[in-house]
Amino acid sequence: MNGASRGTAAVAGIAAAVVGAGAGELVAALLAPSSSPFAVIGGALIDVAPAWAKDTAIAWFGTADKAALLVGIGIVLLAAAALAGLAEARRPRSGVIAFAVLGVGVGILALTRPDAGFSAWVPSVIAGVVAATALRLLMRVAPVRMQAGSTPAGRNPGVSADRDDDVPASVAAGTASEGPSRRRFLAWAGGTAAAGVLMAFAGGLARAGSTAVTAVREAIRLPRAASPAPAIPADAELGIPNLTPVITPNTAFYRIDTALVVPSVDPADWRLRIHGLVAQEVTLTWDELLALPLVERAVTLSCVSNTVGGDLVGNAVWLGYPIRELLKRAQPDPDADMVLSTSSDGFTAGTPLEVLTDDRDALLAIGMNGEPLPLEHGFPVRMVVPGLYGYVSATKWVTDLEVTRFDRATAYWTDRGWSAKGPIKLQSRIDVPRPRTPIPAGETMIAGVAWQPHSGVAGVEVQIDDGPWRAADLAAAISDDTWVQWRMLWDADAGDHTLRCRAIGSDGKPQTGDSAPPAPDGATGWHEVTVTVS
Ligand SMILES: Nc1nc2c(c(=O)[nH]1)N[C@H]1C(S)=C(S)[C@@H](COP(=O)(O)O)O[C@H]1N2
Ligand SMILES: [Mo]
Repeated sequence: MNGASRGTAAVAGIAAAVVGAGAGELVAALLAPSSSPFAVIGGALIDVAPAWAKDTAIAWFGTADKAALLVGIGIVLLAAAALAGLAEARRPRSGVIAFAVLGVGVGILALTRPDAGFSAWVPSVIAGVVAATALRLLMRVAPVRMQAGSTPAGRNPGVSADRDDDVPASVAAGTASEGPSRRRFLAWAGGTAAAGVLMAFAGGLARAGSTAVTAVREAIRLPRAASPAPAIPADAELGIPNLTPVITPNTAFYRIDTALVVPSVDPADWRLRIHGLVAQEVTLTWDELLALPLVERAVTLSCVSNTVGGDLVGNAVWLGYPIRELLKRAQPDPDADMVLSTSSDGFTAGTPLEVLTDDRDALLAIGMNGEPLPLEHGFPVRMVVPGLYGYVSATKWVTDLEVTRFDRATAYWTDRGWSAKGPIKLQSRIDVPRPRTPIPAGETMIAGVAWQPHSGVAGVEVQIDDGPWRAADLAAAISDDTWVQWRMLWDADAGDHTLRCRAIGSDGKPQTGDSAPPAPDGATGWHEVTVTVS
C-alpha cells in the first residue's frame, strides 16, 4: 500500500482514465476517426451482442441506442478506472500496467474492425499510455494517510517525490490527511480530468468540422435524373397539424445501423464490385455511376424493428440507378437467388435476386430529397429497395454485391435470428390525435399514415371503441411504393375512447389484428390510441 486513501486512489484512477480517453478521442479524430477507443469497444460490443440485447436496445432507446451504449461503456470504464486506482494504491504499478494492457488490448481489437486502417491501433495505445502515465504521476502527489502524530520524519506527505515502497503499511491505516496536500492532489486530479474533457471536446470539433468527406459532399452537384420522379399529387398532403408529412425531411428520417461512428467514404475512392455467380464481373466508380441515366423515385423505407405505431419508417425521394441494369451487365447464373450486399463497415444484407431484377425500381441511390445522401444515410451510395425492410435490402455505404444463393450465404441480421426474407408488412398508424391529448367534445380529426411499399394501400378503416369499422378518406398516393395519408372526422362524445386503425391491402384484405413482435420478420397488429374527450 502506498498510503493513499481509497477515495484518493479511485479519484486518481478516474482522472487518469478521463485524460487517457480524451487523448484517444483527439488522436482518433485527427488520425483514424472510426478507431477511437470508444468506437472500437462499442462496435465490437454491437457485433458480439446477442440478438435479444440488440432488440431490447432498439426497443428501449430507438434511434438513441448508440448514445445509450456509449454512456454504458463510459460508466463501466469509469468503474474499471476506479478499480485500477485502488489496485495501484495497493500494489504500485499494478494499476499502471492495467491501463497499459487495456490500451494495447483495445488497439489490437481496433485492427480487427472491418473498416480498420493501418493506424487503427494508435488512438487506443496512446489512450492507454497517457492513462498509465497520468495514474503514476497522480499517485505521487496523492496525500498519504497517517495516524495522528506519526508523520514520517522529514517528509511532507504532500510533496514527496516517490514513496511507492517506503511508506510503512501501518501509516496507511490512519485517516486521510487534510489540508494543502489533499487540496493539491484534488487540483491535480481535477486538472488532469479537465484536460481529458478538453481533448475529447477538441476531437469532437475536429471531427465535425474537418471531415474531408463532409466538404466533398457539400461540393457535389447531383446530376439531373434522366427519369424524374412523378410529380407528387397536390392532394397527397392533407396538411393536418401533427400528421406526418408525406415526404420525410432528411433531418427527420429515422436512422438505424450498426455503425457507432458514421463511415466516411470519399466518393473518389468509392468502388462497387459486382461478383460471385456472374458471367461478367462488374466494377463501378462514382464518376461512372453519375454518368449513367439516373432515375428518381419516392420510396417508403421501414425498419423491421418498427413496432406497431412506431416511427422507424420514412418516405423520401431517392435518386439512383436501377440495380437491375447493373445486374444485367453482370449476367447472374441461373441458379443464383440472392445478392449479398456489403458496406464499407462490414454490414451485410441478403436480398432476393428476383426483387433486384424485376421491374420495381430497386436503386443504387446517391440522392435523398434533392441532396447527396446525408453521411448517416449512406453517403456516397446505398441501396433502396421498394417493398423490403431495410435489414435485407437497404445497405448504406455499399461497396460490394455478391451474387450468390440463400443456401450458401447469410447476412448480418439473419445470423442473429431474423428471417432471411423481409417483405414489409401492411401497416397503419394514427398520428392525430396524439395519445392522451385532451379533446373537446364534437367534431375532431383522426388522421395517420398507412403503408405496404410496392403493393400499395387500398384503404384504411377506423374503429372507435368496439363500434363498427368505418372507412377513412385516403389521400392520393404518390405511388404504390410509398405510404399514404388518411383521415376521418369523428363526432366525439365525452369520456375515454380507444381509436384503432387498420389498412386494407391491395388485395382487398384488411391488415391482421393478430399481435406479433418485430422479431423475426416484422410486427403485426392494430395501432390503438386512447383519448379523453371532455
Ligand atoms: N451499412 C449499413 N447499412 C444498413 C444498416 C446497417 O446497420 N449498416 N441497417 C439497415 C437497416 S436495419 C435499416 S432499417 C436501414 C435504415 O436506413 P436509414 O438509417 O437511412 O433510415 O438501413 C439498413 N442499411
Ligand atoms: Mo432495420
